[in-house]
Amino acid sequence: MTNDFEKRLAKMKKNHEEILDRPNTACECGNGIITRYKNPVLTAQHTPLHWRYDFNQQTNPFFMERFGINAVFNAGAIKFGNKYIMVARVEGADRKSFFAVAESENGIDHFRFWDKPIIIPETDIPDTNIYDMRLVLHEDGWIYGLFCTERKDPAAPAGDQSAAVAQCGIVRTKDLVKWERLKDLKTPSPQQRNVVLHPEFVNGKYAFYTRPQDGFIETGAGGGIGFGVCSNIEAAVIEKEIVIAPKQYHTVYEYKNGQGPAPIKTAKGWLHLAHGVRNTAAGLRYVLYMFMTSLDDITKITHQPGGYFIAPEGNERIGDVSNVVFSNGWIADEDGAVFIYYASADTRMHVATTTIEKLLDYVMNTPEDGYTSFASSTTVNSIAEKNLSINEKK
Ligand code: M1P
Repeated sequence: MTNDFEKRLAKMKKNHEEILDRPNTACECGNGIITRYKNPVLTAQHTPLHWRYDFNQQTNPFFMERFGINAVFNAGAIKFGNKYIMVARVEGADRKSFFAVAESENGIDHFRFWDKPIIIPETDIPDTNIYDMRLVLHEDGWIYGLFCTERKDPAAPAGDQSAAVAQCGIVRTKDLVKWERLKDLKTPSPQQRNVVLHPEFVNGKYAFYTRPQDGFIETGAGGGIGFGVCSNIEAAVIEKEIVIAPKQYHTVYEYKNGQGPAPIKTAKGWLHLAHGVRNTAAGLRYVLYMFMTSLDDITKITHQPGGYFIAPEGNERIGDVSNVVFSNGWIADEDGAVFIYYASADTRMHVATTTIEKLLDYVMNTPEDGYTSFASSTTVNSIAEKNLSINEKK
């Protein structure tokens, strides 16, 4: 018995180390905009064995798993002390999510979780489930984490055990270890997901990207990515939301959309990564798309390429919620390198790399969506004609 316990423990540790030590390699044939990588960067198998197993032979004679982890996805990201950090959504076998920090030296492989998950303090109304943290280093000096907190809808009839109220929870930290919980964000909308803090003050106020529900906004009826400001982050109240990136018929963000991570400031404008959702016979399809807003007016979109930026490919299509890619974390290095952390199928995390220069080229020079087949075929014709004339001149 002793032997079996020890043999199994040693084998599990060896397998786990192999997963953590696995190097990542770039996939060569990309579209020139991003580089994908062969392996996911974080999975349920990356979570420490000491979270999942009781290592005491007296209390766990069969070396049985005591706390199953189902998935690791939708991670916020930040560069901290020269390390590439993800604060991942870790979902247990019990369906509850919590947050945990994982770090890597190079941003593309060898991510390791810190020893213990984060304990997010509760407010007066305990959260049932928390997920999808957006991390931002604000110019006020704090690192903020905005996340979705879900509680059972108190108005739901007894027979409905799935209706929930989703709101934005806010925490802040200086070291990613001690987290101070602030009051949940209040907005005119009874439901909020995908709320993101803008890294700079706007006219002296904290600025937020929101996702108001239809009917609770003053302009841009129909919903989309919203925007609002507040003076006090410790008890944040947005009195007025406007829609800055509306949903649109027959696009990749026809059904709904949401801001991804906080935007990246560049010399040409703020680069935004968002997810767009459309309905299909196979269920909802989530893809990532980009747009740029003006440095002078952050609510004004200046450029928006047509179509998606990243869509699920190959194994990324398969998982708990298939046909989904989702991103709430990216890191821009000082040398212009950009690391995009995205989840596939609500199951695992991947990285894609690019540069600010390439993203600006992509956002500013990719044709916009003309919203009709006629417009799309005209765009392709004009690209083809220019290329054919180059060939003729040769
Ligand atoms: O399952 C896909 C995503 O669905 C929700 O996102 P949204 O509110 O934008 O539709 C969230 O539950 C998200 O965590 C999940 O990845």
